[in-house]
Amino acid sequence: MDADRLIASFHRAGQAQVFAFFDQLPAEARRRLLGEAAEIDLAEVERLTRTLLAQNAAEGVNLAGLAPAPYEKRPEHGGDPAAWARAKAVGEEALRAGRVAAFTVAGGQGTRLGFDGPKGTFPVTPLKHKPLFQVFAEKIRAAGTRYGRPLHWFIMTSHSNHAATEAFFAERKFFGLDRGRVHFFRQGRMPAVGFDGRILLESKASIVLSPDGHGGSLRALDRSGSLDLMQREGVGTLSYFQVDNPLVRSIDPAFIGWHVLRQSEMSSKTVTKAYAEEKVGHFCTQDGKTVVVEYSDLPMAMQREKDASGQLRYIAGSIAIHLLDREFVRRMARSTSSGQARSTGSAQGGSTDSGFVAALPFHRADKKIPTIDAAGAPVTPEKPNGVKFEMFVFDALRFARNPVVIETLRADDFSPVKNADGVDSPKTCREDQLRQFARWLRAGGAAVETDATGLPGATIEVSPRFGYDEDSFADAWKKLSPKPAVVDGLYLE
Ligand code: UD2
Repeated sequence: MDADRLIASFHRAGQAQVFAFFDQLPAEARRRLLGEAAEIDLAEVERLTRTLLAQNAAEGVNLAGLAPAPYEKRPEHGGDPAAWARAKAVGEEALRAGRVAAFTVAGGQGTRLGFDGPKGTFPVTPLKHKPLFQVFAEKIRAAGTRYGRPLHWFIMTSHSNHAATEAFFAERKFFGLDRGRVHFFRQGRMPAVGFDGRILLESKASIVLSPDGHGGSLRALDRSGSLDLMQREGVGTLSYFQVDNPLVRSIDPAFIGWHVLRQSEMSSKTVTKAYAEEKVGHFCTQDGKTVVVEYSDLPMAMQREKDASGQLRYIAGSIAIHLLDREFVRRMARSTSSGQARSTGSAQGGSTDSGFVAALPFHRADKKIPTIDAAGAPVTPEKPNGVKFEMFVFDALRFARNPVVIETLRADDFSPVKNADGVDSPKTCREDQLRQFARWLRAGGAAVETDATGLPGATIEVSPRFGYDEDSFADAWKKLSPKPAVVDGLYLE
């Protein structure tokens, strides 16, 4: 679209303020502003203004008919061991056939941690201080070796951290991975709007644009050509995880097997909530669909509800680990961007089983957004002055055929780094890694001194290249001769 037509479309949409200072700008700044404006889907902004913005922010989500979702229990909690063994065998077969790729969402801003730089570059392991990206890279590489098929790894970045992320991988020589199998792509951006629906300017020459949420990954996978690449390579399933969680089994055969056996389009892992107030999403059912309701949207009285056995009723917490079917992603990506879809607010959406009409809804977040006034002077608001829009990947569950939720053990899959101190901090994550290494060593017959929580006194580390889950560790440990003593500084590689 040429500049005049683009500017005219903003005028027609009632967004002329975006170009209010255009005539005063030097040529380079004009080009940049036009580039930003071209990213914006004006019809989408108009639709969100009409739906989400018109809603009272305090209205909350629709809780009608909500019930706890069923999930496949682990064998140690009463699940069927034979079914889990079958799932694992099927998952291993899929890995040997090269049908699975890893996918990390790493576009978030990581502001809570107070770390400057892409979050994946944050040092996280107890002894070697390996960054998060290295932990995943080594797990993915080791899984490729174990199953005889190197995996593709897709990494979603944002505009603000894309270049730094690519540079980090180049500097570290891709941690030994084949560069041709690591694929970076940027997620989309959404403009922030004032409460009147008008797009906000950051300066005379730039629009306030922010990442469109991890749900934006579905569109970005499609737009970047990643889905086509997967198709060419015979990859049908993406193993989705967040950049903040080094404990994650990035590649988990049993999980993959459940997904394949059930012909699921989107599968998820759950851990039982540690306590009622824990800040995770909740797997629920509603209108026969599986949905996730964020902790902030589920009334505390419901989060505290207990069943007859005294256990929390909404016990299944979402830890943001999923498997996604390639063609499901394509379908969601295309219907969200087609303009035909309706967004009706958080935890909502519409679908029909025939003639699929589905939209990943946007969620609104009211924020204090630095902007400029009509005269171009900077404004630093003291209370929220506008809205940012984000999509959440778990909202896709409602549209997936045959979704499966399986239980996992927190100690094996989940210890994110989110906050500088307290829960989910570098300290708790370090300790959870140490506990995991100690458990694996003990299972192999090593003498490891730990406290009552399983935390070893010695600082030790197991490289994912040695063992990245209990099976691969057990195999490597069995072969190791002589076996080292578990003392401070032990590094198994
Ligand atoms: C998320 C889940 C929560 C629980 C928890 C587990 C939401 C809304 N909540 O909480 O239910 O599962 O994780 O750890 O998701 N990201 C992007 N682009 C974006 C925004 C986020 O790539 O635009 C990535 C980000 O880099 C990170 C992940 O998504 O890897 C999670 O983002 P978050 O830290 O905002 O999520 P959080 O902790 O609120």
